[in-house]
Amino acid sequence: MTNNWSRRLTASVLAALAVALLAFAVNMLAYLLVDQFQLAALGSIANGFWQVDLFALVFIVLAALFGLLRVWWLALISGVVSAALAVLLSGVAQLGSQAFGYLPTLAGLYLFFMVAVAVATPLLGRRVYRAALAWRRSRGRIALVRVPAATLAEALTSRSGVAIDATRADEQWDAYLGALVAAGWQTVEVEPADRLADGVFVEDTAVVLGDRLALITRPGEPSRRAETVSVADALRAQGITLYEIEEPGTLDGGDVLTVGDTVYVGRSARTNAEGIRQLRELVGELSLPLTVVAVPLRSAAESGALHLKSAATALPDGTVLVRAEALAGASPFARSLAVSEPSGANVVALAPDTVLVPASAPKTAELVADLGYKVVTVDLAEFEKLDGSATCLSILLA
Ligand code: CIR
Repeated sequence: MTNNWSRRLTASVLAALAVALLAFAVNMLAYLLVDQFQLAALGSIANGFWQVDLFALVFIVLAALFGLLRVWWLALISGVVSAALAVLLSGVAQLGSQAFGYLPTLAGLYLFFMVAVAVATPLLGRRVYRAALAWRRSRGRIALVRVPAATLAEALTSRSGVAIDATRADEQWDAYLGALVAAGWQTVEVEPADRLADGVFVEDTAVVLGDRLALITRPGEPSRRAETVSVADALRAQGITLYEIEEPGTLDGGDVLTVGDTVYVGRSARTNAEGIRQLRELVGELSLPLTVVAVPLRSAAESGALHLKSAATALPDGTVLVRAEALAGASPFARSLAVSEPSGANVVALAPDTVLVPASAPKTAELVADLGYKVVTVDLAEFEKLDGSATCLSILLA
């Protein structure tokens, strides 16, 4: 069983256990109330309910494994169906085919239990499932990430008619986190938010400017501005001091590439002159040992590059992999290597000797491996359909 599947199975079992235990407790309490606290009857009531609870647990595990706990209304339907099937199955186990004649009686008998399962599956099971999926035992440098929203298919994209496979997106995100963890990063989750379709692309919401210092951006796309609130909370919780880009400035984290002590900022459709000015001013005011270099970009429609980092990112030694066709002027990078694949210029330096390259850029992977780096490839196809890339799924706190 792959690591992803074992983690998904564990998350599914934990979510179902939480729902089953809660439903059992609610059921016992309800019967105690009805029986006016006849504690002596507790054992026989429990005896009558463990079986139906066990059936419900199995159905919820199956629903979770099929990804149905990701979306609240699918989780609600799963809860209702699991409870009803569990009652039916337990009735059949006890009464055989006669159980069908007693359906209304069974429904009345198990009413508290069914309501508890139906309500707890979206409210509790779904949370436990997500928390268990996100839980990792790694320790080390911190990578902020946010689980893909249930509304990911509604995220912005320049491509027409793309169909997003939510389950594949989850698996790809999980594999991405696996690569971070294997390279010694500790992943910390920003609060999940299903209403933020683009929320998984956390990179755009903050720029790390040094140890314990970050800039909260003002994304160029208004629909993405709400994302910064929870990212700021997560950064604050890490003890990081925050500054903010203010209106009318706009800046997307995907446009900011730091190589050594140079901060390259793409002047793109998302990052405006005022955003770059504010970043430069902040660096000056705080006397940070950094130089801000503005980089004019060609339009995304012409070059296919949404941000500077869609067209240029650095290897651990500072060499920038670049798609020159996205730059409006001459290359500003001291040391660079041209790559031809559309997603090849966006790599993540995971460690001094390790580079994450998207699976969609096999030639770049070969090039990077040929330079003596260990290459980790991750399939990010679902995110690439939404103009996302490898760097955009995390904020790395060095
Ligand atoms: C957007 O259009 O804003 C998102 N769908 C993709 C953002 C990708 N961000 C990044 O590469 N830094």
